[in-house]
Amino acid sequence: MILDEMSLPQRSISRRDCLQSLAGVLAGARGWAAAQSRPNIVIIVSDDHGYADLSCYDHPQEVRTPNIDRIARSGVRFAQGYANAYVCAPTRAALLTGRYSQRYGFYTASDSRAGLPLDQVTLAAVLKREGYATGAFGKWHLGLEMPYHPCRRGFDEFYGFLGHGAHDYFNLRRDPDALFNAIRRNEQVIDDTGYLTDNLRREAVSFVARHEQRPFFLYLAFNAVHYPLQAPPEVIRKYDTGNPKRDIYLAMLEREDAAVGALLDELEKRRLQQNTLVVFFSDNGGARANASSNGALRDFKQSVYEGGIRVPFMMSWPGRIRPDTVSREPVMSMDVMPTVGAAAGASLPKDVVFDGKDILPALTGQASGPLHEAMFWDGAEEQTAVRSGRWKLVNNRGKTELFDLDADLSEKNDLGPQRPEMVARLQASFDQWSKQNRPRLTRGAANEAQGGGARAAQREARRQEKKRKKQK
Ligand SMILES: [Ca+2]
Repeated sequence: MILDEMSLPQRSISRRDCLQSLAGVLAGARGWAAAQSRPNIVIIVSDDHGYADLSCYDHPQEVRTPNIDRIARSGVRFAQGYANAYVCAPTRAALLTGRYSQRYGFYTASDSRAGLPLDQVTLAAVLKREGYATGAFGKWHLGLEMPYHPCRRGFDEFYGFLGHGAHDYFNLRRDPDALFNAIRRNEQVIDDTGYLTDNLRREAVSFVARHEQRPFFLYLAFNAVHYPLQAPPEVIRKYDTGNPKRDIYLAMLEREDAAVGALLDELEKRRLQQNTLVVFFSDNGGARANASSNGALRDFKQSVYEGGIRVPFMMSWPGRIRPDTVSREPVMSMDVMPTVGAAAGASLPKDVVFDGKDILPALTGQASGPLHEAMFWDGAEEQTAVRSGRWKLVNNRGKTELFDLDADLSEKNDLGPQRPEMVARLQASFDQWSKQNRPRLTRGAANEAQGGGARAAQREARRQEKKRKKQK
């Protein structure tokens, strides 16, 4: 009897536990099923990568990128893909907010020192809220102080450097005078060895391996192929273009391509590729400094001509995007967030104006018109541009030119004098757009904050260094 009394409740608890655990298993399975139906997101950003420097684009014969080409082969390559800016940081800001970064005063690379304003919601924060595992690896360039750190902007983990735009590829040890530039794992400053592009490969592959059971968002922001021109000597020796700078650039590109290959292999090995949306693009056009090639496009990085802003851009999502597609739809880096948001079924904030558009309907013939009636660039250096359809108006330090991009890809023939009405229409459209924008983050009084930001980051890093030494 006593035994029964004692055992009864035990049995009933056991039944309840059973039911609860069954419910748990069912909920887990539902969660797992929902998680499995949501795509993984991989965004790969290349840095200062020339429009012609991928072998899936019209390229010089010395260029071979078999792995990055796999993304285009299994999906879509955009012939008219654009960066939001002709330099690194504002494009990255637009990418992670889905908006024209000028809306919040972010126009230039040095605006990155003030940081991506904290009232801006990032794609990482949105996906994290949706249950995604989120990781950023590589170049950040969106703020030096801790509140702007990737781990405070929606990323669970980070390996890379906060600022500025460039990093030595071999010297990965901390420099006390430039701690803003130190390699960090999450928020900790670390010393590392190796070749930085290879390390980013290691981190990206490890992230996929560790999170294969849940939907994940991997942001792989290479600093390759940005200067300094540095690559392992045995790789450089494989190239002989007659231009020693170009040989190093190609070696850097080879290593980046191999890193992308390793990441794609990892997705395939784990049978994740079918349900992974992969985006690849460059943050601005090829630079003169790294001997990159923009092919037929006029000019380089730092310019609003096509060579500064039209970039390699591709996207793959097997089953959803037809393989080997070439699209002439003009798209922009800020389109990635709304595209990813729609693909992931994520709810984007309702009180934010997103300038970016979901690209997928344009690829499946469901879009009724162009994604963008007009696209705008303003680098706050007396260089602006607006493109609408085939027409592009460039304002280059006081000189206004009108180009027909369908007929004149290389922007050689200024049609402004023949088409004053088109000049006026595009100018009015640009002026209207400018009205929504805020003044530069690092203008005037904010310049103080800019220097302060770097100093505060150094102070923070020194504090961490002291703490680390104490712990030893
Ligand atoms: Ca760049």
